[in-house]
Amino acid sequence: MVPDGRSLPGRVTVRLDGQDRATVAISISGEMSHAGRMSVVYLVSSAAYADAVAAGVAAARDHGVILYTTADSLTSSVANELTRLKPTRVVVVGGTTVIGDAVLRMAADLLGSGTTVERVGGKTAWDLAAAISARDFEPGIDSVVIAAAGSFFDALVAGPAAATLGAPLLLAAADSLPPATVAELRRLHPRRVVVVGNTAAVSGGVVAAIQAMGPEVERVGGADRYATAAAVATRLFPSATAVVATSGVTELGGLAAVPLAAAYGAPILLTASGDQLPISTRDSLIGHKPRRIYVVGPLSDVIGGEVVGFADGTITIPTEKATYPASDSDYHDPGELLTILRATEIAYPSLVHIFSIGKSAEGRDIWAAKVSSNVALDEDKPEVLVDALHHASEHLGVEQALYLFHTLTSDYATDPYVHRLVDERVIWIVFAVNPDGWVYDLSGNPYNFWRKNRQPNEGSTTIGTDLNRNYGYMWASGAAGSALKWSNLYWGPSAFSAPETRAIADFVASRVKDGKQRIRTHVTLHTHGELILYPYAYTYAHFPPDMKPDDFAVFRSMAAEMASMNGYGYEQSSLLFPSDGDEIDWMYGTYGIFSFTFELYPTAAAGRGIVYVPGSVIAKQTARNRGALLYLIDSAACPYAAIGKSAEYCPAL
Ligand code: 3K0
Ligand code: ZN
Repeated sequence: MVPDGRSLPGRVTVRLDGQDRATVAISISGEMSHAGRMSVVYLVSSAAYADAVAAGVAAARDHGVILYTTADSLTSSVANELTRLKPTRVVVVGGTTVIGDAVLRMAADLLGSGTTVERVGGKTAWDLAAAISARDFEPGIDSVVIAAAGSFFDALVAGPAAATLGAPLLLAAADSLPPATVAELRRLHPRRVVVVGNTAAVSGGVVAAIQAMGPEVERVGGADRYATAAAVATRLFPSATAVVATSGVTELGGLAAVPLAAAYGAPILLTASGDQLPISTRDSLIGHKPRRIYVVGPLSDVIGGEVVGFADGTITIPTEKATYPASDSDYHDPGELLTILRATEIAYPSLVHIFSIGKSAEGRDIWAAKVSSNVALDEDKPEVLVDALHHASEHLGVEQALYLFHTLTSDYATDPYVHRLVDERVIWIVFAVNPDGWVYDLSGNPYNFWRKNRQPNEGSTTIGTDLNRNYGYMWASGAAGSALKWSNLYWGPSAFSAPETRAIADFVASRVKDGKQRIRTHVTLHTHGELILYPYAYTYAHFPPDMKPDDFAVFRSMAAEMASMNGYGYEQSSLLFPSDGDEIDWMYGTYGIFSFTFELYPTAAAGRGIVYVPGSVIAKQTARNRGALLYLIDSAACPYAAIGKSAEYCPAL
């Protein structure tokens, strides 16, 4: 069973409800004052709140709260909240046309001489933001956060980010920097500016204009407001244990939630109308595994049903308890994996695209990365597929895939070989083909010695199919899988009966373009044995009718070359033990892909079957395969080069 949120120990959901933004803000104020006295109140116009977006950052800085007011009087509920809070300062945000002087007088009369009541004025949103910044910050600060005034929700989610960085929030127009913002940037002279929003929100020209003033610029953005919020969460709140969820469609108290979010080190994630959470919000919630969720706004349909379900614990949270024990904390668990993938995509937007190739039996995403220059384009380059964790207990495979992912991205700028390969190839990496088995394995004490997926077997109490016996090539031919459901080698009721192998097969099929399979080389990462294996697994014969002699020579030669780099042994897969329906046989038999199994550290001497190795070996044992994996990627241009036959087989080169 996938555990659900209800069973999550210690998850707390706090609903900050109300009929409208003004009453929601009072709920937030009540919640925050549980934690201590709130001595500063920012009064924001309930109509022109968007112009006052930078007030959220100021309130966060002052450990204050935000309340909304009408233009010409304090409502009784706001007056009651002010009386309850007895703040020492009230700051009215905006010019006299949005909040009249009558409101200041009423507040002063209500609270008496112990309270100062002041105004921060400004005609436009950027004037107000600059005025608040000028009041609070001195030149020489490290960072400034900039969002577009016209993209309110980007500016909203930028608020807690600015608070976390100890930075002011300034505002841009989509295509220009307003004079007030330019002047404030000149005065502050920050080292860096974090721009929140995609290029439609804040144009490249605006970024260039900021850079021309000296600071380095880091853009944090996504395809839409939901993805931008998730990107901010990933980039600036990587270890948050609380999140604030509020509407990304209508402001329903979101601005008042900025100081709340800042107080708990929480990012703001955005919900949409309807039942479904936006995918990036959902991913971010799953990735963060928050212990506290503040749901801000009226619990009407505007706060999507799914976030309420998530908050209530009725939405499944696939990452529950899927963590490594402290002694193996060098391994990356499923939640950490996703966080790294997302963060790397944000750090290398032109090289990395993260996507899911499909869902597991229990509904988890099977995450993949595309790594290539111009990653957004489907360019015709030789392609390579690397996958890991068909077998749930083979944790080191995930680390090996992550090592390669890291190498291809972080060494791109400095290593000419990596640079060329990323420019000239497309590298697909599937990090965990069997996420359900992985999570189940991690739920043991510390592990469950689990190999198969977690699909229930019909008519049996047993669970799971051996994914590496479920591929549709010589499936169930009797070589060495098993028809027995309880067996660790159970091949499943039919070829590709497992959604996980189906997802791999569908993905590989999708890489056929103009009748040609673009994927030319492949490696599947397993443990253990320190071996490089090549097809076929289903027969001991070197040259059955479905193996071309030249291809066999390529397999031998490539395996020997890679083995010379990583110090592994190499042999035909069936020599380790025969198997049917395995992945590399299917890859080669169906598409002619030069497909290998790496059995990683340690050697067979460690025993047969499942062997867990400590996290301390990861760095050395994954770096060991750098050369071999880069060679495999390089070879995708023309695998026949390995036997000196590129002229014959790859004349176009
Ligand atoms: O292609 C292969 O030979 C796969 C070998 C793999 C398997 O599926 O039996 N060996 S493992 O289970 O020990 N990782
Ligand atoms: Zn394996």
